[in-house]
Amino acid sequence: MGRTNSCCWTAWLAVVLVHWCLCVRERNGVVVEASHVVYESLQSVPASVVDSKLRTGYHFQPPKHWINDPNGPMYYNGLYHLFYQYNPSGSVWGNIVWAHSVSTDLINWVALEPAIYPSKPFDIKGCWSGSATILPGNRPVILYTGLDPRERQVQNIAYPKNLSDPYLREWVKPDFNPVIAPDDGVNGSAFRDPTTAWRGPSGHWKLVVGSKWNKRGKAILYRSRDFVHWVKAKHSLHSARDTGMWECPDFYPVALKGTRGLDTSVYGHGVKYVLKISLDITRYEYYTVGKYYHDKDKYVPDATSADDNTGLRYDYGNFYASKTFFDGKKQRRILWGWANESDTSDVDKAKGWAGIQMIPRTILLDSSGRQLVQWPIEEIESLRGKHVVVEHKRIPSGGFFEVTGIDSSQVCADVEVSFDVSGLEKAEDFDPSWATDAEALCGRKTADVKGGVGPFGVLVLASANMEEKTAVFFRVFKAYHKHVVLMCHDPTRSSLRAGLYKPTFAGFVDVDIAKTGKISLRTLIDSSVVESFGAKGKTCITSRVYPSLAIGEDAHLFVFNNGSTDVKVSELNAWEMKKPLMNGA
Ligand code: DQQ
Repeated sequence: MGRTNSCCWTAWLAVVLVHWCLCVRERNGVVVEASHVVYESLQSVPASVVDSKLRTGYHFQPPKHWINDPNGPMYYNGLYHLFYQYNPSGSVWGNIVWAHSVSTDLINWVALEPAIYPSKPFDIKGCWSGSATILPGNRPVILYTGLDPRERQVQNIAYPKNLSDPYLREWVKPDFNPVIAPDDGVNGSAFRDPTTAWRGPSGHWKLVVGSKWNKRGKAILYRSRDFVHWVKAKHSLHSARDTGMWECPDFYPVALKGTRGLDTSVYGHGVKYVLKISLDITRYEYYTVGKYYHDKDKYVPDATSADDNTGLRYDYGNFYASKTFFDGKKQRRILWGWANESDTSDVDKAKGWAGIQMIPRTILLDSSGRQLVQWPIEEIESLRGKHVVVEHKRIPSGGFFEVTGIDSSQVCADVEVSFDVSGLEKAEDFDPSWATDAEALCGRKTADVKGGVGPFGVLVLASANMEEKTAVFFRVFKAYHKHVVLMCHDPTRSSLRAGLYKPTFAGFVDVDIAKTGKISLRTLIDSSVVESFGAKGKTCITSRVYPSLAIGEDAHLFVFNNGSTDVKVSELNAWEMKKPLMNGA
């Protein structure tokens, strides 16, 4: 599983397919680790290879340059604030500042000046990821990772300069920073991304910082009475061997019942906890659901949550460095994640932009209590325009049909399909050794490989004759005592252009298909983005694709069935998506 990290220093020599890797360099006698490639030199690519129509229409994206991790997000006095890692002078990672945009609805955005940028000894070499916390008295505060002159990673605090400015444009970094520095037992080049702080029954503020010690990934816990003086706890909140650096940890409560999200400091009966980490080694995000013992500050994942890189993921595709926040306006917890490009950095440079933020997702604990479910925030539906419906359409084995009628192409669309599934006796046998590697299974059994029940699903961003297509599909298997449902993204034929990174992505879907006889799929299509939600958000997958033919009006949408049993589309709804306001986002 996962992808191979290549050495940063030689990456530019070849066509760079993986933009991310752990760089270990020596500078000023200090070994420095950075989690993004630093490009020393770039090949030139004619701008003509990049069609401007591949730029996204309704995903969050500034007009130009590189972006990565969402930072801070918060709701404060009627406005949503999104900060994000941004290179103001190029479309590769570097010179990182905290860019800042505000919105009333999480859809339309107005860009402000960067909120935090290197200016003080405690962040002069970089302002990396962090989080916002709203303190009592409705006072927002940011904690972020700064790189000091020796490139040591330290944690700093920043306050709004003027609380009566509704946009919170300026942020002040007191000279007493850093508030948390790596001490003897902490690896100062692997110590970053402080979480939103929470307050337990003891009244102490607590937060974790991502780290590692040798190969053991760690969420190092700190406590504070006043939010300024932080003391390291004797034990980490949690750690796991052989998982490597834990980037962008996130720790929050979820309600066992109901549809309300919880504020980060909520505790008590009916509450479980989620610990998410972004694993630098695999560049995927994993989470566990578990119990948090406030008195001992110990987090223990449930037995149903694998505590390693075979575990549950928010998204089984291109989705990283995510962060949740509690939205007090609508009493929900919202997840933001970043998707990198899957093109070469030379092309990113030619097109002048790289990276997008995914559509924010509402996040809840599934009724099984074993996993989370995610769903695009309801506000996204305000972008829905022209609508087509298909009902009760049978797709025979090997058949397909085109969804027509949403003109101005299918490049910006929201598609929801519900499939009726029968003939389960024809499902392919499931080899138990496949259970820990959905991605490899999908790589072997792509959309073109005929199955028993499935593959069935949609072909998006497809050219008229399907020389180009990205398949989003399910395949049902028969295991010893149950059926296993695989959800897959197959972009291997998404573009005729050479040199693209086109990995298949996949996850299993925890549904009892024999009982329900149905499975649903929602896919948000946005020029070079395919973001899918299986079974109402139990399994999510994101891909970046760069068609060369299926662009603009030449992009088509099909529904297909490559299994040996018929499948019925009980209902399909597809909407054209309008473009929101991204005023310099
Ligand atoms: N990106 C930031 C780091 C974080 C990484 C630097 C994750 O703080 O660990 O841009 O993508």
